[in-house]
Amino acid sequence: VQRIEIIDTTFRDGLQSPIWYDSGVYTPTLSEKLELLEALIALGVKHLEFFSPIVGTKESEDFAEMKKFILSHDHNVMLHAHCRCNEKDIALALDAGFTALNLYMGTSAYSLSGNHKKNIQEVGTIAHDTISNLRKSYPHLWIRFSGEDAFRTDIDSLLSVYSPLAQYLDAIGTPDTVGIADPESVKTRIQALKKAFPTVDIECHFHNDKGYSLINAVTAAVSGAKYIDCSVWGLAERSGITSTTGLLLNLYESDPQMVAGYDLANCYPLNVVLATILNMQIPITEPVSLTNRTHIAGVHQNAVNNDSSVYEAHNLAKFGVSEQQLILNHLMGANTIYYHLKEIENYQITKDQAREIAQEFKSRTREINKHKNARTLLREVVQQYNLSKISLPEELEKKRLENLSG
Ligand code: HCA
Repeated sequence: VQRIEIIDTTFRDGLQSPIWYDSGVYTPTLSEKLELLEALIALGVKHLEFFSPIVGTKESEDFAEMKKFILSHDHNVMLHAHCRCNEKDIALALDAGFTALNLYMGTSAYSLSGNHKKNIQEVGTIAHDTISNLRKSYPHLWIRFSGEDAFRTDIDSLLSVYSPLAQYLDAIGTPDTVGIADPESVKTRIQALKKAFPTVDIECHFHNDKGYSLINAVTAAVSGAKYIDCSVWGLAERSGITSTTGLLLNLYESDPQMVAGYDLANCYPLNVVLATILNMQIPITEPVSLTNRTHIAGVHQNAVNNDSSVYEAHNLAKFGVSEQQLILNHLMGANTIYYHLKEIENYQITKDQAREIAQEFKSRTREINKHKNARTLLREVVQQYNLSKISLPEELEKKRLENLSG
């Protein structure tokens, strides 16, 4: 069993999510991107994908800053450019300092006729000529090639493009661009690729149009794919792709060796950072969420107070959904405090107030000891601010139990 490498594409496909528009944020600022990056690095993600520089000046300027930030935190992170398979785009990506290229070109009948208007033989020739030349000049560059819309490309056409290329590649991609795959077709496809290219790694990218992106990713990993594209909350075009933390939870349940080296307790804080940027709650469909430790029915609440495993089958505390992790995490800053006070303690609070509170809380953490825990200290600090609480009828407050123990 091998460790699965997450290629996090929050800063590429993630930025193509309509949620940025829906939430009125439109696009994260550079400092918000750096906060997300810090949380991803703390989680142990070693592959991050970005737009290739051809996409625009703002994106390439941000990439230059993000690159500095990443390399100052972790030298082993690989910087992937999502890049069209042509010499000009590739040269720009290499100039910008990318260490891995995710090259792609459409191979399905839809892409051939509606996208680049080339036939499958022409796609094969372009990909081969471009990549064989590239490999000659860059023997150590990490290179992937993907037939875009691979799941709507018949396997013979796909192999006709991939076979002459495989010798130059570190990974072969098989994106489910429009979300039509299911676990059965994923398993069949991975087996066919592994049989055809036993020495090349396989990378996958599953869109969630049918709600299958997570199960497809888990199936791919279990069937032998090494790289899975993910993003925070699964943000990407349309309904998105596989969620980074959702995948880690499921891989862990399948076999802990698949998540070796990831600091799982940093999963929930990562989701919290995005929640504060978007000013939204973590989606209820996100496996690593407080929602999954929230109990409404009286029968459930009583049982959870006795033994949480009656209604909580997964050890979410291990993934950071616990008071300990939320308040004492080393990533804890204004964002976590804001989320905690707003979503868990029901305070009406602004981000500026959260920033001030975070500063004071951090300056007083040496007061934490066995008589005063972090939550008590935080409450003491908050008291000075005269914040009002979102008013809920008392009887309703009790109808919701957020279990942050463990
Ligand atoms: C895109 C399409 C893509 C690429 C996936 C990949 C897809 O937005 O360009 O490069 O692995 O789903 O095919 O997201």
